[in-house]
Amino acid sequence: MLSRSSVTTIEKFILTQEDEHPDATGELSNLLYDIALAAKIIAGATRRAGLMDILGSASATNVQGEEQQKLDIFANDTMKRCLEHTGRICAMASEEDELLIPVPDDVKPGKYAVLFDPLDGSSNIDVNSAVGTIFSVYRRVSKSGKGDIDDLLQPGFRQVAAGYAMYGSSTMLVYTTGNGVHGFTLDPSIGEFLLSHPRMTTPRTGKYYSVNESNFGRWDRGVQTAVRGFHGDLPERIKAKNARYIGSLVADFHRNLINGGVFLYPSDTKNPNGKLRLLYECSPMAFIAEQAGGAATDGTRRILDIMPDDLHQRVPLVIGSADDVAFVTETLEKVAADPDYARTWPVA
Ligand code: FDP
Repeated sequence: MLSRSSVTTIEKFILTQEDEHPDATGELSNLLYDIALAAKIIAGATRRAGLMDILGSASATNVQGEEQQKLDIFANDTMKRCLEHTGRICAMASEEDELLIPVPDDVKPGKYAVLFDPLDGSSNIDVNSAVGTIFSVYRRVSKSGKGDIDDLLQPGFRQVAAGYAMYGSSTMLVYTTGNGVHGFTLDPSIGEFLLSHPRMTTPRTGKYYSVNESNFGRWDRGVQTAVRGFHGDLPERIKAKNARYIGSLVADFHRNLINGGVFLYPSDTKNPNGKLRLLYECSPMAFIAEQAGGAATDGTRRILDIMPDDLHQRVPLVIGSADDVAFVTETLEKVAADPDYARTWPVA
């Protein structure tokens, strides 16, 4: 057993977990080290970003039609370089690439498929706010050779691992392999991720709600009603919460995971399917949320049950403390059943 007082590197921790699965081949462990290495490289570049004059936009635009930052391109290349020659994966997909990323011809394809958002929250880079890398790992479903699209288009409940690296005041790596959520903090002086947050759990209800409220007028009445509940307008159903929104999913999710709270990116008239991507953002975060005792839904469906039909599919997301997520889904149901529900707000 690991004690909190002992210093545990991510390597030692992953090996300890592997020991609990006698049939494990060590391939998934090695894949997690590959990702941890990529995270260290990206963390280094993020820290030096201002100094190295690599801030600002590159002239490329990604498949979502968004402007890419130079660091996005660097992070994307780093993830690919750390994964493609290992022999552990059969295919990859990145939020920054339109199509499946095949393994090189000279590499024997492995048994895992990996999807990632190399630098989430990248509009925050120029202002020195936290950004992150999100990853999701599936066992391949195709039998042999290079992986195909079916290896990547899998529902979230089939993930064998998921996690994120957060490049904030310190660099953290948080991941799950379906046996709880564990957090590591990078000690830059020795270049090692050390176990700092074993068995992370999230409170059943939290003090924060996180949503881009400038979209209020574009939401449907169900979402508006739920958010007004967070303002304190439905005191008989839910206690008022504090608003916290960075606009960087990893950082907003991480804060709420630790302190309790709910993050929403609902659909609106501008983004009819929400803004966030099922495979690169919602599914991996949902796996972590559930493993920490929280929940994640698109408003009606459990995120992990959604069958993807496109690599870059977007879905609405409500994620975080279980009771707060349940409050949102119940409110959406009530408003759908009775459009006049809570139309008259209680007067204080
Ligand atoms: P960004 O556009 O800066 O990359 O999906 C990307 C994301 O950030 C999330 O990290 C963040 O939660 C969301 O978009 C913020 O969107 P809004 O600016 O519309 O609030």
